[in-house]
Amino acid sequence: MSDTLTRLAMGIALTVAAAAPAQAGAGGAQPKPEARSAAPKARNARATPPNKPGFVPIPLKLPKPRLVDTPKKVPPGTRAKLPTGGPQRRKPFLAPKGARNVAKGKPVTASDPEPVIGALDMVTDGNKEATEDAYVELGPAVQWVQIDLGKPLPVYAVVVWHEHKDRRVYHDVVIQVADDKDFITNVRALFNSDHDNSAGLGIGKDWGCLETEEGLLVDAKGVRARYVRLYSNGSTADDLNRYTEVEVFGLDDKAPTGAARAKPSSEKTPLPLKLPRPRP
Ligand SMILES: [Ca+2]
Repeated sequence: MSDTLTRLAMGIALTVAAAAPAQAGAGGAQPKPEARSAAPKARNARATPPNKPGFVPIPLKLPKPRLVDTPKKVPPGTRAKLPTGGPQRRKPFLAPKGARNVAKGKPVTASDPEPVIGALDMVTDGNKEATEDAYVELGPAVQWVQIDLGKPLPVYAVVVWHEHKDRRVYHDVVIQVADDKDFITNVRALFNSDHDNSAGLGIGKDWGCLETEEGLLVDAKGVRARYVRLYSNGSTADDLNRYTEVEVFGLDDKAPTGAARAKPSSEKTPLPLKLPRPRP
């Protein structure tokens, strides 16, 4: 292979490895590490959401990068994706028009009701910058934060920023949705990077991510749910669990979309029907 071809091939491989957002469902659409070079086309295909009519990029705004370098490798022993980084920005994620962050300002509960640092409402307060005062810190080992969307809504993407001021990978990231706050009814897994079941929630085959301003974006595929729960089990930096922000892109029924515009039957107005005068 000539030098040019070699460089081209390496460029493609790096782009594919770095560009694919976490859009595989829990349960295993992501290839094993050793299969990465064998299936670049499949990875790339999954990275691009279907271009359905009415689907537009979600209004996702990234925080400022804390570190300007583009990381080229993940911490040893972790199975995680590199951020897209630099000029190779993550492709826009598409969802039905009107999808927005329906988690903003919504109530947050957690496995650790008394955070070590910060307060739980910081998970949905809109501040996702990598500053010292922007994250809530939960205790060591497996912990979760949970957002109540207020009512069941169709959800298209979940984006989480743990702590992203340094280069760390969070362990055992599991994202689930459910119909009830105790996660008993209709629990569905959207993402699971726990490949050895150390969190006890089942084996997942998704890849974690190196924390940066891009956050971890998970495709929720329009699942309808009221509660979103995010687990983690410490990071490569320490065994604590820090959350800066979680955004959930969904369709609120109030949003002016085609599907949501139809009035319920109770709000229907009578037809302007005028009867003729009865004959004597
Ligand atoms: Ca926040």
